[in-house]
Amino acid sequence: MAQEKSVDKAVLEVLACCDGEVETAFDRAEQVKPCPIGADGICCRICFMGPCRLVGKVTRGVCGATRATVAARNFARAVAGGAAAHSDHGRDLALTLLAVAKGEAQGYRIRDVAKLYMVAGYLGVETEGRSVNEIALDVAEKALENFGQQQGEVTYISRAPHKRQQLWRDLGLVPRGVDREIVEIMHRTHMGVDQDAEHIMDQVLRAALGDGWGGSMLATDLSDILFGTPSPLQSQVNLGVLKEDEVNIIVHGHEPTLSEMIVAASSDPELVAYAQSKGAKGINLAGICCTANEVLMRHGIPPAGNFLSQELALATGAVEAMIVDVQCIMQALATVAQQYHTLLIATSPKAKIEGATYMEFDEHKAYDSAKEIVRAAIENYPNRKEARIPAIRENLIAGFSHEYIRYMQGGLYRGSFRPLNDAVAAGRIRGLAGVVGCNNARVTHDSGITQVIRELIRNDVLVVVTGCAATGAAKQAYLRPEFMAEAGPGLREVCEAIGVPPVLHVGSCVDNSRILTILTQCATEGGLGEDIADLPAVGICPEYMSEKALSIGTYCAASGVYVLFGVRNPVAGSEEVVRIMTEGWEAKVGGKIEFEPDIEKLIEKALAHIDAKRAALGLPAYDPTRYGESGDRLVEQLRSSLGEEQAAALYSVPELSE
Ligand code: SF4
Ligand code: MSK
Repeated sequence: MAQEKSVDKAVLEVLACCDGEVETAFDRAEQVKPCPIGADGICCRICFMGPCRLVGKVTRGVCGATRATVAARNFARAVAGGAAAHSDHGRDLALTLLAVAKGEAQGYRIRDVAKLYMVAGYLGVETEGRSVNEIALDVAEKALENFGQQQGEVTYISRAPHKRQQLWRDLGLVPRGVDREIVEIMHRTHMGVDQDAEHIMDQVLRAALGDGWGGSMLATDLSDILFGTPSPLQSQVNLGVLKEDEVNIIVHGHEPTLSEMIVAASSDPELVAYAQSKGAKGINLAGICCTANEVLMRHGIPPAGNFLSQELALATGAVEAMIVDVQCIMQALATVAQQYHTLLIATSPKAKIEGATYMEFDEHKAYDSAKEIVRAAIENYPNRKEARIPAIRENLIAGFSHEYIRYMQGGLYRGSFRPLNDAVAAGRIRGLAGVVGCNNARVTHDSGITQVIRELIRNDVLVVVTGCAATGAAKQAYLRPEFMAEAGPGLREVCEAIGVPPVLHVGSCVDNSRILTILTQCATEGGLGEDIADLPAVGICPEYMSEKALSIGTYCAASGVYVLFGVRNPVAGSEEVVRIMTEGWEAKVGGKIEFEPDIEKLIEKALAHIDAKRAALGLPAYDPTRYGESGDRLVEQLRSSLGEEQAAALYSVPELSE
C-alpha cells in the first residue's frame, strides 16, 4: 500500500515510521474524495444563483450558461491564479532591485552586472556612461511598467522568434500588460460577460503569454541580476541531507529574496558560534519546493524534497525551523510542526498562517531579519527529541541556466546552439523535452515524473527539468552524469562529448521561462525551422497540482509547444473546450494542451509528436542503431574490462564531504 504512495524510498521510510502518528497529504488524499463534477470543470459557482452542476441531463446553469462556457471560465480563472502568482513574484523582485539601486536594501547587491547590461538592452535602458545603480534603477522601473502597463506590448514579446511575434500580433494575442490581462480574465469570467468559450480561451492564451514572456521571464532575469546567473555545481538531495548533529533549517516556498539572505545568515560566524553554544556542530540549510531550486541553482544548498515531502521533513523530528514565504505551502504544516518541536515561521505579509510564528521579512533590513529568523531556529535546537532521518540522499549536478547551456556549446566567444541543433538534425538527439511541475497526492509520488524522464532518455530525447519534477528526477540519480549510461546511444555520445548529464536542471517554476529562451535559440539558430512550433520538442507535466502549472502549460502551447499533462483533465466535462485546447489551438498557434493520465500513452504521444515534427522538417527518421559508436564502445569496453561497478564509478560524481 505504502509502496503505491511514492517511488521515493526516503518518503516511504518516513511514512512507515510515522504511520498513525501524524496525518499527511497521503492520508487525506484517501479521506477526501474529489467531486467528479468539479474535477471535470462543469460546476459553476461564479454567481450566487448557483452552484450549478451541469451533469446528466442538466446542460445549462440557471443563467443558461453552457458546459463549454462553464469549463472555459473555470480553466481561465485557474490560469489567472497561476499567472498572478508568478507575476507577483516577478514584481517583488523588481521592487527589490529598485530598493537595491536606491541603496535601501540592506545585504543585497547586484551580483551579475553583465546580465544587468543584457536586460537593460532588452528593456531599452541606456547604459552608456552610466553607473550600475543608475542602470539598475531604470531596469527596475521598466520592469515594473510591464506589470501595470495598460496599452502596447509586454516588452519581452520581442525576444520570441519573429515569425511567432507576428502570429501573436495577427491574432491579437500579444499581452498589453501583465496585470491587465489577468484582471481581464476575472472580468470576462464574471457572471454574464464573455459567453463564447473560444473567445474566453483566447484571453487565456494572452494572459498566460503575459506570465511566460512577462512576469516569469522578468522574475528569472531579475533574480539572476540580484543573486547571480546559475552555472553547474554539485549538491545532494533528499531527506538524508538533514543532519543529526546540526541545527536544521528548511526554506520552503518560492521567492529567492528571503532564502538568499537566510543562506548568508546561516554561515554568519556569529550565528554558527551561537549554534555551537547550544550544542550543535553547525547550521545546516536545506530546501523544499521551488525555493529549494532557487538556492540549489545558485549556492548548491541541497533540496530535502519536493512538494509531497514537506510534511515528512517535519516528521523526521530533526527540523528546528521551516521558513516559508508564498505558494505551495500546505496548511497542514502548522499542525505537523506542533506535533514535533519545529518552528514554522511565516515571513510574507501576503501569507499569514494560523499556528505559525510570524516574523515578517523586510527586504529593507533583510540581513537583520534573516539573522533574527536563524537565531530563533538555533534557540529551538535544545528542544529536539528523537530524530529519524532516513539515510537516503543522492548526488546531483544542477545549475544549467540557458546562458550556461549556450556557453557549454562553444565557450564564451563561440557559444551557440549550433551543436545541439546539428545533433537533433542528424538524429543523434531525437528531440527535446521539458519535464516540469508538481507532485499530486492523487497519483503515486514521483512515479510519473521518473517514468517519463527515463523513457525519453532511453529514446535519445534530451530532457530539461524544473520545479518539483527536477527534484523528483534528482532523487532517482537522474541528475548524475553517469545516468547517461541509461540514455540512448546517440544522446549518450552528445552527453559524453560535452560532459553533461542527459537531464539538465534549469531551475524553479518561474525558470520555465529559461525553456522559452532555449527553444527560441534553437528555433533561430537555423536548421530546425524558424519558429518554436517547428521544433521536435514537447513539454510534459506528469503530476501537476497547481494553477501555476496550467498557466505554464498554456504559455508553452501559445508559444507553439505540444504540452502533455498527466493526472486528469480539468475540462473533461466539455468536449468543446477539449477541442479548443487541442485542434483549435494547434491550428491557431501551433501548440496545444492534452491531458493524458496514462503515462505510457503520454510517452507514446510525446515521441510520436517529436517524430512528426522531424518528418515535417525533412530530417532523417530517428534510427537508434545509427549512432552510439563512440559512446557505446566506451561504456561497453569499460563495463567488460572493469566490471559494472568500477565502470559506473568512472562516470560518477565524487562523493561530497559531510
Ligand atoms: Fe449558475 Fe450561471 Fe451563476 Fe454559473 S453564472 S452559478 S451557471 S447561474
Ligand atoms: S513548487 S508549483 S508544487 S512545481 Fe514551484 Fe513544486 Fe508545483 Fe509548487
